[in-house]
Amino acid sequence: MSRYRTDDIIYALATPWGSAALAIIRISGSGSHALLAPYFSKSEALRSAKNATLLHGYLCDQEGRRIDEVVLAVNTKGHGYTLEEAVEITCHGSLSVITELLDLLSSIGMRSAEPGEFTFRAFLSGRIDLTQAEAVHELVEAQSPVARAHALARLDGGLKEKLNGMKNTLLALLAPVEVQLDYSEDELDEFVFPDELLDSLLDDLGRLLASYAIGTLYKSGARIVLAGATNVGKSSLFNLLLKEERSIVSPVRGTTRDYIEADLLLEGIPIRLYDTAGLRESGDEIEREGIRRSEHLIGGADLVIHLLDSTEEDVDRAFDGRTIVVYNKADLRRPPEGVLAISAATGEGIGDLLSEVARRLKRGVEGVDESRIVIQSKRQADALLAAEAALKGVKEDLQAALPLDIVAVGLNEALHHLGLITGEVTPNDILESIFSNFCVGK
Ligand SMILES: Nc1nc2c(ncn2[C@@H]2O[C@H](COP(=O)(O)OP(=O)(O)O)[C@@H](O)[C@H]2O)c(=O)[nH]1
Ligand SMILES: [Mg+2]
Repeated sequence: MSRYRTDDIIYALATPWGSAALAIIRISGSGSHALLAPYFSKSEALRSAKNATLLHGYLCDQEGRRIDEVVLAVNTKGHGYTLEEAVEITCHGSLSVITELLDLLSSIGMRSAEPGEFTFRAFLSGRIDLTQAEAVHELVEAQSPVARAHALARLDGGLKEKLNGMKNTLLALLAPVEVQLDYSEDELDEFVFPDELLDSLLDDLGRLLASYAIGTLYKSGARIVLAGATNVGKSSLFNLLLKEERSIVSPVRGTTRDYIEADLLLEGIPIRLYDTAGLRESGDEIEREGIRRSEHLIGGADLVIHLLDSTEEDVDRAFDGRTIVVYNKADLRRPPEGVLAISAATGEGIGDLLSEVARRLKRGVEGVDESRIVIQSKRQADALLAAEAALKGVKEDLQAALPLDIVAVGLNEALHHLGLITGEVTPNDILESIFSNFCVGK
């Protein structure tokens, strides 16, 4: 891989660049202990440290002046994050300390790491596969407890094991086919392809692919727009859901003229909620622009909560499948039976509304067990789809009684696509683009 050399010692600040109680600088590469030792107050202890040792002391500059009091966490070769000889410096989180320590490391011949380079070394050393490397990044980026749990399960090797199981099944399908191809017919018994094994593999693949919808729901979340006429209580509901007075509430029609957006979590799903200008005929140019924006947002929403005012006469309107129609101001007048009714003033009915929203968002993913291994990356989903297509092709070839060498090609193709996910056969440019999305120090 062009951008990452692997024969040198890399270092990076792993914590944010800013003042804090502590900061962590990590170092990885063969020879790093000996290179750092002359600048550490307990040089000999560092040179001879066993794996997983903590050393307390001072790091000094080239002139021997103390830079900071630090704790070194030492890993020897074959251990730690990268499986390389490594040190993690915990120092005080002062910008001056951090700058001087980083300068020291660079001046003694270490190289500032590229984004994701520590994880790349962990991948190259075989400690983790590509699904686990990606999970590191996904865990850092997780915005909800569910996305976090999914990423952690992948980091733990759940997806890797699942894919390895599938690859083993594929090899079990491929082996007897190859035997048939290697020997002539009269040397062999009659051959029966294990159809059930292929079918169960296709089922497994299908289930893993179905989990992508769950993974993306919890990772990327959903856009929900509050819509309706002026004064129906959109801004009141917006504030109630956010539990703060964000949007101006007023009996004056046309108060909300531009949209306001905010983030919240609903049953673990990250939601971006939009309060919009009320839909009505207006002579005011700015309000008309606001209404155009509302319509644009409604067009791009995953879900629209359309509010009606229970105290006003119903106007018949057609709504599409993304819309939940809700009667607000139920405290003033009982809305018709069987409709979803709330009061943004008293909070009545909000629980029911939220369950309905969650139910709608999860539509299409129900029945998929959320606690299982879930994928959330498009790259992984694309490769699984390609593997599935190859295997469906194999099934058709078998039904059409095509020669076994064609069947073998399809099985090998499926194997290749699974290998792309775990990183065995992943081209360098793809690896590079995956790791370069990481933060420096990871
Ligand atoms: N009684 C009652 N008044 C409400 C309710 N929701 C909103 N209002 C009032 O209706 C008016 C318009 O509310 P607002 O949230 O600004 O509506 P918007 O124009 O749709 O954003 C304000 O005076 C609110 O206090 C409700 O559930 N019950
Ligand atoms: Mg409003």
